[in-house]
Amino acid sequence: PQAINLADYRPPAFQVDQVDLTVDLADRDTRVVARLTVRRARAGATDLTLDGDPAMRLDGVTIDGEPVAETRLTRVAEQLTIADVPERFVLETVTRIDPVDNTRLEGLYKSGGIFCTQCEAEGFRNITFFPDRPDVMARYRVRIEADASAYPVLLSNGNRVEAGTLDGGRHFAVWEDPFPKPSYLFALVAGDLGRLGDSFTTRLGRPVTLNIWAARADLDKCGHAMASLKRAMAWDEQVYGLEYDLDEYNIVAVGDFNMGAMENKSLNVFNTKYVLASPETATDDDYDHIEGVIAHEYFHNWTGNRVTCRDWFQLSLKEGLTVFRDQQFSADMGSAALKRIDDVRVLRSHQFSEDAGPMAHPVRPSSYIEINNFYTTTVYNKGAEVIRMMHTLLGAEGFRRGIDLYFERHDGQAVTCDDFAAAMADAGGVDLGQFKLWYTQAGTPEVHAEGSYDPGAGRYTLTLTQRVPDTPGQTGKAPMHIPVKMALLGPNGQRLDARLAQGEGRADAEGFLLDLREASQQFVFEDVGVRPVASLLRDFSAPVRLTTDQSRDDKLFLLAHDDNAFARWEAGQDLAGDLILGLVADHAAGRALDVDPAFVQAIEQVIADAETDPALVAEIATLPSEVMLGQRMDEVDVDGLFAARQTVRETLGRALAARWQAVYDAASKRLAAGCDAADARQQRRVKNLALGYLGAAGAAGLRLAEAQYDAATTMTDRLAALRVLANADDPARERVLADFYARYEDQPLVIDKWFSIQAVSTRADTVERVAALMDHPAFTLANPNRVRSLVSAFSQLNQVRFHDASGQGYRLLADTVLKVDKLNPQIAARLVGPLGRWRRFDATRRSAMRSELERLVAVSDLSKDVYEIASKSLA
Ligand code: HT7
Ligand code: ZN
Repeated sequence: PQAINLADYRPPAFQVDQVDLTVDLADRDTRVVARLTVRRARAGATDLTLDGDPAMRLDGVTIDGEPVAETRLTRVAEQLTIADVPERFVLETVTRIDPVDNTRLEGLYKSGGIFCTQCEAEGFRNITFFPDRPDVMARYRVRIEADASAYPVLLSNGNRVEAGTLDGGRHFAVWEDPFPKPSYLFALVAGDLGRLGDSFTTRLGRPVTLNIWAARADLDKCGHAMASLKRAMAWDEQVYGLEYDLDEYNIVAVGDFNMGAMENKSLNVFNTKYVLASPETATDDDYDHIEGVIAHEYFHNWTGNRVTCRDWFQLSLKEGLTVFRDQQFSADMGSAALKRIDDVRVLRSHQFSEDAGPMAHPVRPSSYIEINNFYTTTVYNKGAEVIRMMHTLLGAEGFRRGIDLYFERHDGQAVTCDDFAAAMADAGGVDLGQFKLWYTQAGTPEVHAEGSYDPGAGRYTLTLTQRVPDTPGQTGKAPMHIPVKMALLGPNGQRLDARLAQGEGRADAEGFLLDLREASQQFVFEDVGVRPVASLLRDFSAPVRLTTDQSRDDKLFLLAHDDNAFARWEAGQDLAGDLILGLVADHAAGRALDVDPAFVQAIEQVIADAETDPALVAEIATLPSEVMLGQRMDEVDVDGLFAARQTVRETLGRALAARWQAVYDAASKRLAAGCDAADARQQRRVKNLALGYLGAAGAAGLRLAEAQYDAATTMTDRLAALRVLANADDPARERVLADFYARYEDQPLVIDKWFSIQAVSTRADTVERVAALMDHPAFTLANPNRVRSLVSAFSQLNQVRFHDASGQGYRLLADTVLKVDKLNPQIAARLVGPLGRWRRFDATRRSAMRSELERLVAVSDLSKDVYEIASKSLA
């Protein structure tokens, strides 16, 4: 397969101003008539090349009403070229497609009796022939025809301008979207759907009809999504002055979907997972994710749709920015500190390992074989960190000026990340020249901090050094511009009013913002009366790996006293990591695993605050995952890490059993007395943390979990109890698993949880169990959610069992990749990642993982999606 390179970008030779589509829907034979109003955009261009899936049947081509002679048409692979076209013309093509056979879920397909589309990134070419690239922006008029009783609801982008009945029990609707858009934002839905309706009036008084369309039986679970949408609409007006621009906003929930959701103009299509929720079927975390994804897709209306990407290398232009906006929104809706902790956890566990592996790529990649493989955590989450750093550098007001200028300059255009950075630099009056390396240099920068205090001079000197590691195809990188938020803390945790006497940076309300730009830089603080403890990289002001010369006591101090909640959590994670890695070394040396009593004591102090700040306490007392801890090792010691982390969990569980029980009882009491929704979820969070520790401590905890399972009134509580029992060797385990299945058999999203919980079980028989579950009647490789719930959960979250030394986990994963590849290459490629980490493991595992990758690339009809990831993983 051929690579596409950013350096080869050329503006389109032809533009399309108007698209008139007639889609005559039928299961196996949908007919699409496309009339395109085309104009030459590049002088001298004579041949028009359109993208089109080879499986599409082409039934006719006319230009200005005249059939085009076969001799002028060349159809090769994914393209159709029409020779000698005029300067301006109307092109009409007739194509026929089979939506039922479309298991790739790209283009037009059927999900649970509903016709729906997914066009990002390159799905429109599966529906009709078109210059399928985001810098071709056209107005669309879409006529849908379908059987009236099977598909009473017919939707597309924009406003419905006509509807009526046809012969033979069919009907039609015509939709017009006044905003020019790239083809990836086209959408069409037809089905027998229920509707939850509502309305929103924008601040300029535009009434907007809001609809969520779902299976009728699920309508009672759409309320949270609707409320989230209204909050997002109001927030975008308040914070960014951005208002909705059409009279209607539709969301459709479907069960078969490759990703989370899609921001098609005024017709978002969603995975049911990010719409449906009731307390009995969705956890508190599910509620948060729904709010975040609903907001994310809504925010795309401006950052992505009104201003879109020039080409797919610029994907982070819309995704990084929109993730940052949804993170800001969620922070404002709940607790900013908790949201930051959550986002950093995601970044570290997924993006940092991507950045350290064979698929490492810059936020703006420069080459790809299959663009679907670049919807990555680097483009999304590191991209959001890049935007966040601009926000930090410019301040909230400067950033807002930058956003205003961006829209003033580029509304209605398809632009680049450079255009965005230029608007920010101009509005903020800052030089972002060096900063823009964040877009082009891959790899997580490593920053090291050393502090020294001169009591006689009252001077504290902080030395920061940085190094950007080599990544595939990139070596010898330049130092980055890294914003470091920090403060100097006195003995009671108070912030010291020091003066930054040397080094670039500024004081702000919470301490200092330092600009680290060199490979090594000194920052000198004067007027420091006592030996300070430095609180560094507060709020995780840059996506870097930070190491320091701070002692265990400094970290214990920060855990106890830092006034930045994120930094407190970070100190706790750091201490837990140091402790567990020390125990891994003991394990390897055959020494006894003794847990440092100072750590147990520190956690005891933390949980003493459980009543005042339950959710933060729960975050701090959650140990870093094995995946995260493995990143700190030169070679991941799979079994040693599991043993060490388990030992710490069990020790904390046993040593603090009475404390955990008290936390559990207090939270239960508060919940029973009735508290508001926000408080209730915090109480459940801390209660279930305590339950986890009690479960790790022994049989009494397991009985408590069993009782909680049986009495639960929320999915959060039931699932937390089930998780404890699913990991245990306990007679109740099989009973509750069977009970859970029987209770929720008709709720696919809950059955996904049932699969996941077994996939992440730390029990020794998990590999066999996962293999057996793949034969369960409720399991199917055709549904992406189901595949993710079992196979991705197992391979990405269950380090100890997936990396079983037998290699069984690796084989299971590769077998699954090959089977899924026949149905849905995009999903198959997303499964390969864990095998690509082979360099991080011991010789036995390394070679077993490599063999599976070699087995994949040797398959002759492998998709280019899987080929790209597997071959790059071996390189
Ligand atoms: N912009 C969307 C990205 C996307 C996608 C969504 C659903 C199915 C396939 C997809 N390919 C790419 C989702 C988003 O970031 O909002
Ligand atoms: Zn997005």
